Amino acid sequence: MSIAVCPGSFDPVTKGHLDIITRGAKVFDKVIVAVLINHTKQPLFTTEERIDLLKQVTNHLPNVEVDAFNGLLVDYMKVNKANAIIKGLRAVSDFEYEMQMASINRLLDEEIETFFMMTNNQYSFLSSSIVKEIAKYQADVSSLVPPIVEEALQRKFAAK
Ligand code: COD
Repeated sequence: MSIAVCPGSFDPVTKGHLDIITRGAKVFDKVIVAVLINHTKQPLFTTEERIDLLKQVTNHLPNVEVDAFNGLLVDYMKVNKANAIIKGLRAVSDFEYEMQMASINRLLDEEIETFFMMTNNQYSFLSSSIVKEIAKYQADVSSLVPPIVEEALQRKFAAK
């Protein structure tokens, strides 16, 4: 059974993420979407909120699971018997960072392969940071995130 992990911050999940997860789920038997619990960053959504949104937007994909992890990705993968990492590439600027990460992960565990998927053209400019920036000013993000994420953003910024 081929098990891949799609790691990220997902703060919040965007249509760009969802596109990568959906395409990855067609290639691997099982895809675990793993949310990094990062205590150094100050995320907009809590880990539980990010997991909940991811679960809702991937509900229709039977071979996708959502989880959270702490520490090194390779350690999490070992515990979950996964040997592939799925990453999305948007631009050359992503490539440099992702190449470094793939090399480090390979050094830490040579059995692990990183698979890169080119972004869907319509999402090449899309990131969680951009979505938050737009949503903060109550502008329309409906083309960038699934409807339940849009609602969650509206609630979050209304409460601030
Ligand atoms: N189109 C295509 N792909 C996209 C898009 C888009 N529009 N937006 C995002 N993506 C891809 C990203 O390229 C990335 O692959 C993934 O989706 C997640 O993106 P983010 O922004 O939510 O998450 P990141 O980049 O902050 O996640 C970083 C990790 C959590 C993957 C990384 O920090 C990590 O693995 N940390 C664990 C510690 C570790 O093991 N480090 C390595 C050794 S030092």
